[in-house]
Amino acid sequence: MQKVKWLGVPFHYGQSNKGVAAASLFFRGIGLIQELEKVVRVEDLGDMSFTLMSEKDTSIRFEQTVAFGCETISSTIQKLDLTNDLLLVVGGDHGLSLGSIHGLLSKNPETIVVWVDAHGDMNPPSASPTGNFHGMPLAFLLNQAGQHKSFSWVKNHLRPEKLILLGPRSLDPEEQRLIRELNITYHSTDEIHEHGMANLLKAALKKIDPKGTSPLHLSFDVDACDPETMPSTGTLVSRGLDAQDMLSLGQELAQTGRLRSIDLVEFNPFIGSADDLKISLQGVQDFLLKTFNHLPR
Ligand SMILES: [Mn+2]
Repeated sequence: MQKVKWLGVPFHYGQSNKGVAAASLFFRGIGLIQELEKVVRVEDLGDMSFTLMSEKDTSIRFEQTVAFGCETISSTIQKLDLTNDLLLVVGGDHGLSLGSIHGLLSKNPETIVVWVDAHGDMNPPSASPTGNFHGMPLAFLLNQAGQHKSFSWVKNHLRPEKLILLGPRSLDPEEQRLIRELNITYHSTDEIHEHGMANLLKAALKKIDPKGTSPLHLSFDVDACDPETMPSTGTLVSRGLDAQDMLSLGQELAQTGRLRSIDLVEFNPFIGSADDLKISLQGVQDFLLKTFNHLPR
């Protein structure tokens, strides 16, 4: 049986809803790990902790805190032995993915990142409409964020041809420009519904990595999903991916035999009614079970 390492990353300084930090504890509390253990072995590495640093006013809200937090996430992941195990990073907001992906790139610079999201998360700080870091991690990973002393530790950059964006439907002008100029592989929700998740993903992976040798990382922002199927998140955008899209994605990635790691981010158990929470939780559980069930034995 495959083994999954569960790393709780209650990092919330990339946006203003503190509830995202409760996701890992909440999932444990309702017995998600026991549920997953029906199909994989799970090793719970516990939750990391983050401290608020003293901050000055800059173009990034909580700049020192997010920079130090992400550096800590990166170094924590670099120290993990992931030779045989799949890493599940349970966030937290999407800002943490600068840390997780930076750590994974140091292990293998060929890693392909499948970024599933309603947004681009690619705003350079100077172009960010909010200053919230969870809209910027890809700008830093792609080395498009400009110079920021607090982020001078970011050395492992993601090559644009190693990135696949799935599901974006709310892109800022600077993000649209970067996607175009860097020639990033990108499929909107409408395209996914027209051609099918599995077909598009297969084709994208084949184009990027024809020999099929690079490890795959999934960075899954639950706001990629339609608000009907995933209401418990902070930045809802209508016309999103449905439950079936996500199941196909998980199955397809797992079946490659190269899925090595997942970020699960922006789940907020404090958003929505009790029913909303139940629906969202079911969506997460079904997705993880489907994915883990299709990992090679
Ligand atoms: Mn995101």
